[in-house]
Amino acid sequence: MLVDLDYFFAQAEEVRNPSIRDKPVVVCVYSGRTADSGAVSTANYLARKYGVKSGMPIFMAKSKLESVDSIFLPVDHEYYDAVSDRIMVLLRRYTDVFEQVGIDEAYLDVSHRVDEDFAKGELLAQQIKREITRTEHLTCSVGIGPNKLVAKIAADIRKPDGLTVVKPEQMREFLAPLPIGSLLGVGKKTEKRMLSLGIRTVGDLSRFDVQTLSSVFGKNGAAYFHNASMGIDEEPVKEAGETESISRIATLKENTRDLQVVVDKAYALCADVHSDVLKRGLVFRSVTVLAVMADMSVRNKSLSLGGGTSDIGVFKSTVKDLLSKLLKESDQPIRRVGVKIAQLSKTEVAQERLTKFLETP
Ligand code: TTP
Ligand code: MG
Repeated sequence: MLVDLDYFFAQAEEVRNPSIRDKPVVVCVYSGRTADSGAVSTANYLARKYGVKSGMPIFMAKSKLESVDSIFLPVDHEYYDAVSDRIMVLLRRYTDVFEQVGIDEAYLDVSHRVDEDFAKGELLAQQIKREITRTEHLTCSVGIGPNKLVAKIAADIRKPDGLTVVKPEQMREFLAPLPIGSLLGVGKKTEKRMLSLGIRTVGDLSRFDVQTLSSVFGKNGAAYFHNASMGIDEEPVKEAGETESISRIATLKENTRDLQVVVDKAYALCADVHSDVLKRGLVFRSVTVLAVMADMSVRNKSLSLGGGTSDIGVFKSTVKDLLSKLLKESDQPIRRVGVKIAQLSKTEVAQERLTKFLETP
């Protein structure tokens, strides 16, 4: 199963400000050179109707939306990261093997979970979609297939809020009519070469002479494309070795230099981070606190712990010490406070469970 959040950054912006929902929303990376220099990160589907796309220069998006009441916002990675983190924790609970492949995308190998039954898989996907909507007010698109390749294409084919199931016996029929560019691994350049060979659809590719394919793309390339065109893909869903970090940040009711007020807020964040740690069977080796000061400057302080721990007491007392030091190093009041743990790894118990699972045929 591939789960991909719809127009993620723009949808996240709609969630925290629902009043922009019925307008074109464009999230931008401003380069800062001139007021409108930079590129579009993503846009909601309404903006896409006007031709706005990821990667497009901001001035071009503005000209496409010239006569429309539309919203342009700068990217807020901290916020999207926090939303993404929470959703990844949620998704992980639904699967035995989990592979996050982007900020808003993950593969779930649910074969065992659903007894290899695609109808059960579909129900599970509906449940996941409902939970993401209930907890985060976000929609996603899900593709289910016999392997990663097909799941990915299935997720892309119906968006937003899509759910597409492709059973093994439907695979050929599903893939054949698709434009060649929709196959994983066929970028703009390869697409051009395929078209020049008369290959317009995935079906065309599956019927194409492998020898000729080899002479153009090499033996390995030809083998990959030939297999992919028939939906053959043996890549397992892989657990990423280590998550880099888990973090949370929040804005204080008012700017303050009162340690206790800041610590209280930080402790709530610690509890939140810590529940992820427990759910995912992790230990952490470093703790960081972060503060956005009243003048908008950002400060942080970190401590490396001796060994790995999942102890909330250690976490909280470290956060308190670090915040107290941080306050002493500045005369600014604090506006936002954040906590982060890093150098994560699986606890031995979780590691053992994973190994056992991997060994089960
Ligand atoms: P995508 O999943 O590719 O796009 P999306 O979620 O915006 O839209 P879709 O509904 O088609 O899935 O990328 C996830 C996020 O990554 C996206 O919200 C913003 C960011 N991004 C960029 O910053 N630049 C880019 O060129 C792309 C493609 C994505
Ligand atoms: Mg997406």
